[in-house]
Amino acid sequence: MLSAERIMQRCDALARHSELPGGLTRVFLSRENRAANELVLGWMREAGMQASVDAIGNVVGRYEGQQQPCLMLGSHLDTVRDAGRYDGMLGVVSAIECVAALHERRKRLPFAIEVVGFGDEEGVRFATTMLGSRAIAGALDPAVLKTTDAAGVSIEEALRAFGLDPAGMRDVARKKGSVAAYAELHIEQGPVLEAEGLPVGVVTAINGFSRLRVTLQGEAGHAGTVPMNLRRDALAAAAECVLAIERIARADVDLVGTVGRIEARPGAINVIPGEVQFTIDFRAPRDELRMQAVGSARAEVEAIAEKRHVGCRIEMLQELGVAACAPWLMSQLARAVAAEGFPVRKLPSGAGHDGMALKNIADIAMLFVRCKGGISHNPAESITEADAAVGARTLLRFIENFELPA
Ligand code: HGY
Ligand code: MN
Ligand code: MN
Repeated sequence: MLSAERIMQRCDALARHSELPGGLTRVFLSRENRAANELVLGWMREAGMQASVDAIGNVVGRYEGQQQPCLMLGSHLDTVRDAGRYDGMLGVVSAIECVAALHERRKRLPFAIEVVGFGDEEGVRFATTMLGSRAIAGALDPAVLKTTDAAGVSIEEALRAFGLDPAGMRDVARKKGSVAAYAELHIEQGPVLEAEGLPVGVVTAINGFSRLRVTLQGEAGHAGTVPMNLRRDALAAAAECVLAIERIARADVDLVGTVGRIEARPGAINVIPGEVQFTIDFRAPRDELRMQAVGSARAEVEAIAEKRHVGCRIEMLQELGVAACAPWLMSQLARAVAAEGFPVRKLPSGAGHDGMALKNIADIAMLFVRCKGGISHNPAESITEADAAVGARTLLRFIENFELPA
């Protein structure tokens, strides 16, 4: 029997594995990640699955069916800094709850089910995201394993320290045809479902994203002696860039642009900042709109740097295009929502998800669950147990009625 109470308790249990005292931060291949993996492995085994951690650190549970291709479910187990406890975790725990309900009834389906707890979707520790789902999709360039974190530790070294063998990466990739579809339950992280009084929604597409890093090189100097007209202040230049990026994003209602992280060096009160590094994150439901925004941002940042006589380096960290959900899967999800007695609300996802990577090997679908005020990437992120119940019931109904395309 599905238990929404257990879903909520398990999200709470996972939230206790955090590097942040009094809050939730769990990054890829950390001690906290290992502890969360152990919890999830246990829950998967209790639900009748074979469960293990793959070579890139994903937790993978498999519930055999009468035939080979699997219906893949899941979400991510890593979090942003000072995160909410449902972004990612709700999808993993709800999928396990659905398999547990099948196992309790000793019910097997015409297809296998895999539940994956992806190790890295947020990309907080290393400046690259979706390592787990890209590896499963066979879309991870081994060179990426050289990427280092703020402490200079490479992904390869972190994998080894976690007890994993990077050489096993090639075995993580699924063969084409082995995954019939990927379906993810996730909180909406937006205000639409709440505004319309709906517990769940069917996602139409996942917006594309561009993540960039800008380094401005000015000249450090004495804050008390350098006249204003002789300064090459990297932080003042960055401040002008941030407002330019905001202006570019505001120019189109479908576009969003964020400077989420900025660091000024050397970072002393009486030193003119010599170097500044900041990030840019653009999202849009149309790739050409996002590319245009990236082009405008590059031009404006370079013009500001030139005007202020500061050096400028712009790196593209990662880009993933819009990932459309498959109509045949959306209609099966919609049927499940309707059968649960709710109107079917279709909506796009402004947030990125692992389905963007898995789309390389399978059609994708997403079921959104209402979250309070649409708040996410924030400890105030919250859902009700009643909505968790609707989400899990809808997902289970989708699973039990899942039909492979003719
Ligand atoms: O950034 C995102 O959209 C996702 O939370 N990784
Ligand atoms: Mn997130
Ligand atoms: Mn997420």
